[in-house]
Amino acid sequence: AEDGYELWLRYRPVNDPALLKEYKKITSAVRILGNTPTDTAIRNEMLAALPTMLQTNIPVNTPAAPSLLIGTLDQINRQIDLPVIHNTNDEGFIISNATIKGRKVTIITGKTPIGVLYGTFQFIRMLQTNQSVTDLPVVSSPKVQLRLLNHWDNLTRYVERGYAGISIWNWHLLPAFLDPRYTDYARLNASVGINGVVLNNVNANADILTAPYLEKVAALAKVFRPYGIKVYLSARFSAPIEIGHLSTADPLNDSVKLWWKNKANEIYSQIPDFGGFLVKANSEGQPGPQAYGRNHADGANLLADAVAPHNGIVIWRAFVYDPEANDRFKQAYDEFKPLDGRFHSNVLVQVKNGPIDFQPREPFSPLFGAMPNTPLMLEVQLTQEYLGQASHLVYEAPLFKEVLDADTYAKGKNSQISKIIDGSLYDHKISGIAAVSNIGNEQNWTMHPFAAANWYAIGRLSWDHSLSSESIASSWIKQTFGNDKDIQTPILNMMMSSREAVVNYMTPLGLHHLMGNGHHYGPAPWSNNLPREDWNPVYYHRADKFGLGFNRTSTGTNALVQYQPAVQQQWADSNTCSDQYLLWFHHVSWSHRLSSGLNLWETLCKKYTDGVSAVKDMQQTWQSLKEKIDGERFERVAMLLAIQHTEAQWWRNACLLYFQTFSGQPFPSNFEKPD
Ligand code: GCW
Repeated sequence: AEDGYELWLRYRPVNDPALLKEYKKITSAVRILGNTPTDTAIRNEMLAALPTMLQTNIPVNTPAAPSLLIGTLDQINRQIDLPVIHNTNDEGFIISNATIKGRKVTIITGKTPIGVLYGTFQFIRMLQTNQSVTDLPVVSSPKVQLRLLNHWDNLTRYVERGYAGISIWNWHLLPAFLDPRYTDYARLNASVGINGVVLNNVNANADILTAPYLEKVAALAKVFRPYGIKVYLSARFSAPIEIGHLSTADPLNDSVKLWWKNKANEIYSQIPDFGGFLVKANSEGQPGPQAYGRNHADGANLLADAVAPHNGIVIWRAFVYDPEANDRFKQAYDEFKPLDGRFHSNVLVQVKNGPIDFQPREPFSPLFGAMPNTPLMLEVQLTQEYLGQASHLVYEAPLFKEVLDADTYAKGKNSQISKIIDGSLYDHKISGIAAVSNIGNEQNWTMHPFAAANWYAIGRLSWDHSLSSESIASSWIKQTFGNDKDIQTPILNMMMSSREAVVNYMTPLGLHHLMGNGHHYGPAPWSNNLPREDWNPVYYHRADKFGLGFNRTSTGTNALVQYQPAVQQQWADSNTCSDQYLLWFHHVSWSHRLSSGLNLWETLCKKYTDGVSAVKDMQQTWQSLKEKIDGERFERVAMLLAIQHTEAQWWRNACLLYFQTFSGQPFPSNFEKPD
């Protein structure tokens, strides 16, 4: 039976006879030249994949002349007739043809063993997705350096915003007990190019920095190391007080500086390749430098100086908002832009994709492009806090692409966010993407089988942000559900329509943050009495008898001015602003005509209705695949889609009936009525 545990590293027999023949020929004698722990990982993966997929014994490192040669460039070039000359960076790989004494071999190579491992996973993926390995060379290097998962896992194993069980880190049994899941976790990550993990929640407990925990962290680091994955920790800014027994955490205080230096030395003595610290400071009650009259740069530089001698980095989050501000949208920009250029060279500032908080759709954060002298890291959320959590099918690659492709105009046209976060626009030495993990100890890791596609997609996009959402989905479908031709297009259509569906049934036309407080799951647009004004949905939608939406133009909070003039121009006029962002930036009247010719109220009714129909379509499509998908995964998705359909109706009904109390207009007769 399929329990879903393998995710996309699911190795099943290849059915196509011609391809099977080709693959068997290529792998008839495999030689792995290195003998590092990474080479052992390569060997293990090949032996997990090939014998099952090709239904034959795979000779590895036998005296036979090799058909497939795997090793670093140095190792390979000593064996073959002509040296390999393709250029890659240190993590890149090359899959190519070569000859040994005139006899043809296939090679998988790269500058480092890790590059070779990535090449191996690419090779296996080609087999899993039934691609011919004759179209060579395949040469690839990651465009972004730090490709990280951020776990919001607490030491209690409760995962903040986690919907797939408890944390996979069993702190109680570590370091002596190494759950085999840790190795599988590393395999899954490495197979899509993820090269770092922050183990603990950004709402951090300082205990993770104490000796007993560091020993546990070191044990995990050891499991991950052969797979090219570094560990990072979220650091609590007040740790010098809590575990260091100092009376202050002031970043300019000498004993505080010394404490962090010593702490860094202690960590690196156990984990020589420790990645560094992630910090959430002066945000949602977390401690930070502002308590001492210092700023974010002072705080970040304190930790950066402590890890610098070990080549460590500090990732400082820009997720800040203040109930006193007149528009939460503006806060991060207002606090961080003035600090541009004041961060030390091993600091990255990590910015959420949008200015508010992981909504189904947000305009991009105006910080992108506003801090040319600081490497900015993009933060996206895999765990679907505001997107139906682990019960709704939402393929997020189109959301990620929308952000990566957004043009900031920071250096004129074609200053896309992808070029800011890969370091190319401003020539930064470090670059990164971080994704808040959606993983827990559920048997299938992510609860919703399709949620794994988001984990997969962010890895692939961090490696190469030019890949399309469709091509990533296609590979994922084949690796996860197989190559049966009849299932490809239907599943692809479901995935590709799912993001727009959730936008439509939750927050169409630029509405945002209508979710119930705290849980952020269902609709609560009426909610207006929370202790902080900026937590209330009414703060965001501003419905009244006149109309709907948040005026962020010059006649409103003027948040729009944080963007480059060319971007402001796109959104400044309610008559030309695209429907997607209309209510993000404008308070428009119920009778305002949109491009479709319908007025605002009618369009709202249409969007919510479209959202529900799209989920119904997904359900029908899935039902049509009943005979083609194994029973367990089929039923699981079918049940979840039924929940999603009911809840899409719940969203539509709640929002439309509530907004109707302001619009006073009837429901258009051609739509299914809310009840
Ligand atoms: O999205 C919000 C969440 C908080 C989270 C915070 C953050 C980790 O509701 O649970 O805290 O953002 O990103 O810091």
